[in-house]
Amino acid sequence: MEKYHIVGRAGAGSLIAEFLFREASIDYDISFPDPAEVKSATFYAANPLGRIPVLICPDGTKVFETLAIINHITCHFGDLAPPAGTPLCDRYHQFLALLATSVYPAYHRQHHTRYYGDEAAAEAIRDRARAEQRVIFDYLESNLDPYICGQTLTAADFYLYMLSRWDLDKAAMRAGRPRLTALLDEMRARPSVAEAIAAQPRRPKPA
Ligand SMILES: N[C@@H](CCC(=O)N[C@@H](CS)C(=O)NCC(=O)O)C(=O)O
Repeated sequence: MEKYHIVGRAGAGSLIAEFLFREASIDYDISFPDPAEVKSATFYAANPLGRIPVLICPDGTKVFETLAIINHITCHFGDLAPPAGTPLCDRYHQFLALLATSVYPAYHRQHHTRYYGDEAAAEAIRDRARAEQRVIFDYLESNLDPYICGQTLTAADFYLYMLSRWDLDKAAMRAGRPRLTALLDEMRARPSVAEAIAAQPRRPKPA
């Protein structure tokens, strides 16, 4: 079988595909194109917003949007999604959606603030993003047992861990949230996660 290919960026949203492939022992290739290349017209054919990650399947099909990539990998490999039609599956998709539609965009607003307003509004935009995340982190804290789906480890836990890596104040994110802290520490120590992180190229320093 031809290998899967991930179009990614070091330490960014492509990590989730790497975690899941490694958990399922699936060999993959990954490339880290220059940011300008990702914003080119050719890349727009794969993702209209010129964003990563994009997953290129062995048959050439391109899948973008993290939720679709997670779904593709968990449908084909491993056991990181609860069986369809079960209450656990509903819970899994609910938390995946919460992470993808609220937590991920709130990090995007903090790391790519220029898309959302001019410099004068930047701090307010970041503050509101952090405030929204605080509500969700508290909600997560009261729902973890120890994983998002109770005793069942799922792809949602890997996704939460990836997102948490982008927090600009990790001490504040963890403070008063012992369950969240324990889950993030456990995820960080998993071989699939540790190996994917160790394999990330260093990002070139801005000129
Ligand atoms: N909804 C998209 C968001 C992807 C996204 O925001 N990717 C970031 C990197 S983690 C990106 O490409 N940022 C550069 C940009 O927005 O210009 C997904 O879940 O895949």
